[in-house]
Formats: sequence, structure tokens, C-alpha cells
Amino acid sequence: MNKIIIILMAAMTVCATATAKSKSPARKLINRLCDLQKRGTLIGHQDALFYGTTWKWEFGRSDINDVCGDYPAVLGCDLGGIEHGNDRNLDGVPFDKMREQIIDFAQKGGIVTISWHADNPANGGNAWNVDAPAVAQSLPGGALHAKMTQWIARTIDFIKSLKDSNGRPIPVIFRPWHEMTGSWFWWGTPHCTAKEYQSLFRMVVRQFRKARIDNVVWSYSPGADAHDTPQRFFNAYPGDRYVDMLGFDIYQYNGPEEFVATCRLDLKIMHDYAQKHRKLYAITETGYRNTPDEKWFTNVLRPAYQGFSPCYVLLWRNAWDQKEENFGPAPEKSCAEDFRLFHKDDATLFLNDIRN
Ligand code: BMA
Repeated sequence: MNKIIIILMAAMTVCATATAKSKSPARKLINRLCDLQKRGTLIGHQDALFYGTTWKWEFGRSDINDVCGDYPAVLGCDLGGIEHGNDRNLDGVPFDKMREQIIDFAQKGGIVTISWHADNPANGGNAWNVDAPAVAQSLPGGALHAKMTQWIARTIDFIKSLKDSNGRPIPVIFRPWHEMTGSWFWWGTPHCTAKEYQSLFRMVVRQFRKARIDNVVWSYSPGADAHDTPQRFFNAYPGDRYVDMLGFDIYQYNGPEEFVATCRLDLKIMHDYAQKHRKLYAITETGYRNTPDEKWFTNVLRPAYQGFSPCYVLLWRNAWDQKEENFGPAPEKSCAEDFRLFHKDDATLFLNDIRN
């Protein structure tokens, strides 16, 4: 086989995923991500445009931009609280401002990913409240099904309202029920069976499809584990018809060696599956709380995915109201200089690299 055919085949294997219809906004985003993936890895930041370590609600600002004069390429947002029809999400971000920022960011060429820390529908506690099992009862026939259907409908209303100035739907990556391999969320592994989890995930996708929403790229993202295996990673996988993008959430808790090794282990699991099943893959959340290692971005994070091609890496949020809840760079942090080097790396893509 000649070289050109091999290159074409490699490009094709990652570029078609099953869930989105051709020409839909979701399909266009999938295709765009496939193309961008060949150029490098998009760098994202959760809540980047809403607040930073020392400021809040100054729209147009971003800690990453304050550090390196460029915005992240991926904006992460969370819908926690929308299920109740609240005005603000669980971290105080007003949903109307979130919508405004998403639209503006997407029109500039930025890519948006959305998570959902939904409350526990069984007892009204938050997403981390595991005192009352809720998954089985949220499924068709269950006592919480009507409530869950309404909750999902509220996420649909928000995502449906994301339209550009020409009225075209803005595509987003949605990753509901994330980190299901852990025990901390009410939808986590010990609180339901894998089958029940799959049904819950599929229920969301089906409800979106029934509402004819075609701007969602679906993401399945377990929590990373140092002893991961494909069996564990895919234990709760809802199936190729319901997922476009694989991902995992990983934080550095111990030494950098463990972080890098776990990252590479899970990247390999995702890469192998993605190649065969034509899926995208990403590092859907990461960071080292408070970034005590001033070279973390170039010495740890970059080597952790070197040689793989995750389409994006999303740093978790820089909370303005919790001193150590920061995972991205900020001007006053000792990792700022290192982040400027990370930004200069040809294989890291920021907003200026992908602008419309
Ligand atoms: C968690 C923490 C919480 C936050 C939640 C949703 O990881 O950052 O403080 O409320 O995400 O953003």
C-alpha cells in the first residue's frame, strides 16, 4: 500500500462517528474536531469567561488571556441548577450570561463543552449526595421518571436557545453523568448497575433526539484510574449509537509519575477504541489543585499526552471564592511563566489558532 493511502485511511478511521446526521451542526463540529485534531490539541478552561482567581462577572476577561494574551480554544460550562429552573448555576453563574458568552465565543470560532452537576432527584441533595439511590427510579416506570424527564427538558431548552446571529444552532459537546466510575455522584458506579446507568444516559440522548436537537456531540467520560482496563473504562458505556466522544477526568493528587502513567494508560484505552469505532477522544477535565508545581504544564501535562492526539484538554475552573479551587493559570500564580511556554508550543491550540 502506498503512503498516501495509508495516510488517508488513518484520517478516515478517526473522522466518522455514528450519532450525528450529515450536515447537522453536531456533524459539522465532529468534522471540525477531526480536522483540528490533526493540527494539535485544543486547550480549554472551565468557566473561563465568567470568573477567575481574583475577579468575577467581567465579561470579556479570562485568566488564560490575562496570562498569555490569548483565550482558551474550548470553554467549559456547567448546567447544574438548570433542572430546577434556577437563574444561576451551582457556582453562581447566571444562565443568561452563560448563554451570551457561549454565543459570542462560538461566533469567534471557540468550541463549547457542557457538563451537568444535577442535584439528586430522590432527596433534593446536590450531585454529591449519595444518601438516596436515584438512577433506577429515574428510568421509565420509576417514581422519579416524570421529574427527570422535566429536568432533561430544561437542559434541552437551554441548549436549544444557543443560536448564532443568523439563527443557526451552535453545536456543543454535552457530557452528562460524568465520572460515573467513581462513588461520589449519585449516578456513580456503586449507586446503580451499569445497565441502569446506560439507560439513564440513553434516556437523555433519546429525549434530545425526540425534540429534534441536532447540535449536540455526546461525550462519555469516566474518571481515570491508575489500574484502568478497557473493561472498567467501558463498563457503563451506553453504546456507539449514543456517544461521539470518549473522555476521562484526571487530576494530579500524588506525584507526577502516577499522573502521567494513568493519563497514558487511559489515553491508550481510548485511542485503541476510537480508532476501531471511529470516535473522538479528549481529556475532559484535568488539573493540579492550586498548581503547586510551577512547571506543571510543560513538564507534566504536556508529556502526559505526548504522542496521543486528544482533541482537547480542559483545565478545571479557577474559582474566585475558594482559595485553592484553581486548576488553570492566573497572573499571580507561579505557573504563569510556564503556561506562556505551553501556549507557545505548536501543538497546543488556543482561540487565536482556530478563530473564524
Ligand atoms: C467541582 C468543584 C465544585 C464545583 C463543581 C461544579 O469539581 O469545582 O466547587 O461546584 O465542580 O463546577
